[in-house]
Amino acid sequence: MVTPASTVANAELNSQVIPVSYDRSHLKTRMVHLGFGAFHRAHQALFTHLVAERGDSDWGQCVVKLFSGMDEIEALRRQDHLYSVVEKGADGTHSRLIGVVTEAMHPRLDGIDAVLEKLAEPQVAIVSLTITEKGYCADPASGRLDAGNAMIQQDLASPARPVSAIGYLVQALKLRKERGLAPFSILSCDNVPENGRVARQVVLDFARRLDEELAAWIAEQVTFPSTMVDRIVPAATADTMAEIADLLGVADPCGIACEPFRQWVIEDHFVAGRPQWELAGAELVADVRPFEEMKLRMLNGSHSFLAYLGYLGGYRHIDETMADEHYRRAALALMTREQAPTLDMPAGVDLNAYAESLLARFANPELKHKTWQIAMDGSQKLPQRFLQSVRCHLAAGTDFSHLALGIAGWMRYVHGTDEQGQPIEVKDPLAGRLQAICQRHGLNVSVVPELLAVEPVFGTDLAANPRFVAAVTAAYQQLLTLGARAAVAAL
Ligand code: NAI
Ligand code: CS2
Repeated sequence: MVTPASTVANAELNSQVIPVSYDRSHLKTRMVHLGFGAFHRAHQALFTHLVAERGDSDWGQCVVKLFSGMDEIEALRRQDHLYSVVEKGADGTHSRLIGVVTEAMHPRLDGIDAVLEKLAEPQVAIVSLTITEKGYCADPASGRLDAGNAMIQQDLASPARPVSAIGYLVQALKLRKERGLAPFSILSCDNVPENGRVARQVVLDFARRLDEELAAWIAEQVTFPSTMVDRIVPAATADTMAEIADLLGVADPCGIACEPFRQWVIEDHFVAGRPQWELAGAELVADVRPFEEMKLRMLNGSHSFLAYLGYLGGYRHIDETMADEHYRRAALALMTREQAPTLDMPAGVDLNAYAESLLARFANPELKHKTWQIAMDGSQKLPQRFLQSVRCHLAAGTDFSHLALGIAGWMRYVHGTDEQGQPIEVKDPLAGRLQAICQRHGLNVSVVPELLAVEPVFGTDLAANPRFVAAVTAAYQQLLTLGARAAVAAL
């Protein structure tokens, strides 16, 4: 007789693990989530779970992965769609099981049609996304659909067999329209500025190329609330998985560890209802933009600064980078002197206190957040993390030396070798183009104008601004002459 393997669903878990406290049989798949990565598990799924714990919520979720990760979808099915979230902070470690996932799918396991049919089920009211910045297939500088993107071209040629998330959304909406079903809301939870607006733009740009009538229906019927999402959830490593198994008493291949902090600010604009996320601490607002800009510039901007310059300086994790007093001071100065002044926040928001809280979160020694992970996909991140602020400083004539060093750090990083001459694995949708430029110049300041001419990142205005070009060139030269640690100290 074959005995079923022990999983979080059938094993006796250690007593400190918080179990699911509600009747899961009442849940209906009212949400589909595309991009079941680390973040969704510890953020939107957890908020929805906490709502279910508070009362009579029937909001269950079907989670979908479109690319890699078939093994995780299979594992989730084997454990009755239960998985664990472990919060690690100064007041200890807390583990809980999450119960709101009702189904899990992957096009390579279930077929493309089955995923589309799931999205077209009448009770599906929200499709949420954590598909990374590059998943929107947008030009990062303009936020419009990048029609040259290979996946978009493939999906425009065969829309009924999509590969991109945008292709799936539009085809599913087409099925709903044809069947006379109500639309769903599309809820972007990615670190993209005005993520709802960008999602709407790329969906409409894509739909218009196929069917004007469908595009008009989407424009009229579908809502795309923008959100500010925040919780540091590093990619799980073998050490994380071993620690989770230890804490639970059984292995959980879908488990994830994260910081205790979590924040979610959501534009309250849904066409077919939503879970009462406010019961779990979410803030529902009319305009999320100031909060998004605050988070992207202060948190993500300093994260990227620490990631590029920390990696080049030989630091592999953010907490180690923060332990270097010069980096810590530079991150604080970046936030308070160069990012905060570009923000226009509602009354009562204390940006100095916010900056201090971010430093404490970055220093969390339990997280082991890799500088390499944050450095990934820089071409998609620079515009919202550094460049919008630079534009404000150029207009105001104010100093932006930390931002300039951050941008130079990215340029030095995408060169693909570190300060010891060791190769860096540069992951970026534009890696080929960036590295071809870097190879032509070698480690020479002459690379700067050519990198600044990469329009999807810098647009056309910045490369034409002598003050900006001079600042980035000087910062890049500083990195070549002094190295990252000394360049940061010299700030
Ligand atoms: P992850 O790598 O664990 O998961 C990413 C998911 O996106 C995977 O399911 C992957 O298949 C999918 N994906 C990747 N490229 C795609 C594409 N071109 N089209 C469609 N799907 C694609 O990453 P994680 O940690 O879940 O983060 C995902 C996103 O969530 C981030 O890029 C960011 O925008 C947002 N986020 C992450 C936070 C974190 O601390 N991990 C915190 C706040 C936001
Ligand atoms: C990080 C973010 O990977 C990155 O680029 O800056 O994922 C960061 O951890 C989150 O936005 C925190 O909410």
